[in-house]
Amino acid sequence: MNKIKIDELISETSIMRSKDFVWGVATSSYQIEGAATLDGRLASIWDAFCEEKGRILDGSTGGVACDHYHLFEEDLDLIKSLGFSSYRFSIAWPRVVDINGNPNELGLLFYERLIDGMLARGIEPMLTLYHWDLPDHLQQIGGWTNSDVQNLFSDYAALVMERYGNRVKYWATHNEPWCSSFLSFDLGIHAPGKTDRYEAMAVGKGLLMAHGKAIKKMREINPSAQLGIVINPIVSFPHTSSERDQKAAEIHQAELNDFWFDPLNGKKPPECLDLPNLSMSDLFKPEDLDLISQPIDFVGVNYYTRAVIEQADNIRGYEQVNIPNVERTHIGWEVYPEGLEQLLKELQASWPMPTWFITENGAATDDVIVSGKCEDAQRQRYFQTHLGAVDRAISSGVPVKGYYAWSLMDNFEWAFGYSQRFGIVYVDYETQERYPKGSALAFKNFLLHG
Ligand code: GCO
Repeated sequence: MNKIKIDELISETSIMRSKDFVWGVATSSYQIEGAATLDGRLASIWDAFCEEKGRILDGSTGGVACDHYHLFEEDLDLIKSLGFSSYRFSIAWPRVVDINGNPNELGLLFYERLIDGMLARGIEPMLTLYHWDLPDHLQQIGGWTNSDVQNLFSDYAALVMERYGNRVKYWATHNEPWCSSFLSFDLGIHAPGKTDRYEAMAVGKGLLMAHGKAIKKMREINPSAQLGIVINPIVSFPHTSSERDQKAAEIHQAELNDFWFDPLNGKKPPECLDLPNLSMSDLFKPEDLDLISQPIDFVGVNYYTRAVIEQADNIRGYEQVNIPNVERTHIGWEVYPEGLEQLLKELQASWPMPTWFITENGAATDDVIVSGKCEDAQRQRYFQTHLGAVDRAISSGVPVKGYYAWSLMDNFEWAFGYSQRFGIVYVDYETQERYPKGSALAFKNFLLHG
């Protein structure tokens, strides 16, 4: 019997308790699918990155991961049995398009079965086009900064919209473009592991251009689809009240928030992001902003933690500080639910949207299985307090229409390999056995017996 009531901090009259509120779980292709070389899948930048020594903490790859490619029917049964009404997943671009840019039927068939499997179970699909698995050969020709690659992305978007548009209502172009630009090209932590802030900014702009191109095409093909993008914005707090730290926090927050939301709203990002010889008005020309700011229907917000920032003498002008004496999860991130409430209010005030989704929220904890059970008390508390924060944001007027827990199951956590478990379902990677953790059962209690 589950002790922690996950919905305890959601008010009795909240729309989060109405049947219209969407409750889902989220995953991404490279993190769970495996079958990396099967049925014509091409290599992605992550396949290549994992081969480089020292890039992944435990030396692992997503080559097998949760073998969801073969086990997807069971995984959909699991989602259904836990009471969730939606599943946020991503398509692997290198699975559905061949090296010449033609459709790869076997790959397309996989997602067709997956989508049909959701619909048969009454689960609403939310589809992400790009969760970081760029076909490697497209990185070789310059990646996102090459306008040919941006155009190929919009061709890929059109292909899948034509194929699944009659069955999938919610479409997001990118997942966390900050990660596929700054984290990948400035901080060097994600594929392809470069360290050039100028390139990171050019990639960020390229991702936004590709987003605009894809939205335009998808809208033409299917005017009734709900189209959006998923961002990982943040609230950045200055470490001290000094002017230097305040300025540094402003830069950090602008990089995570304004760099994306401003262009999406037709505006260039603020000057605090300018670099020597590169101003935001050089980077974003008026015609670029016109393309990027295609009307969209929703924005997904991924939230895990806040940031505490101090001034630093590096090209960024800031550094993140790990403050002592706060609760942290296994991955080291501070537990700070108030940040989610504050963030949602700030986003709606600065860049209003008719619909927000929480497309990811969750925690890595140090999970163990004892007699087939996993008591993940810290994760359950994490969900409880963050759901309370979402509820408070909604009651203050932010139109949040759904919440997706990250993640359905433990999976390949990028540069951390398999060392971090974010699932509400435990995965034994040896046997591919799945075990719902306490948090999954707490969701189930609420969603099915509420
Ligand atoms: C992200 C990604 C997920 C991660 C999760 C935990 O937000 O970074 O969308 O793929 O696994 O966030 O780090």
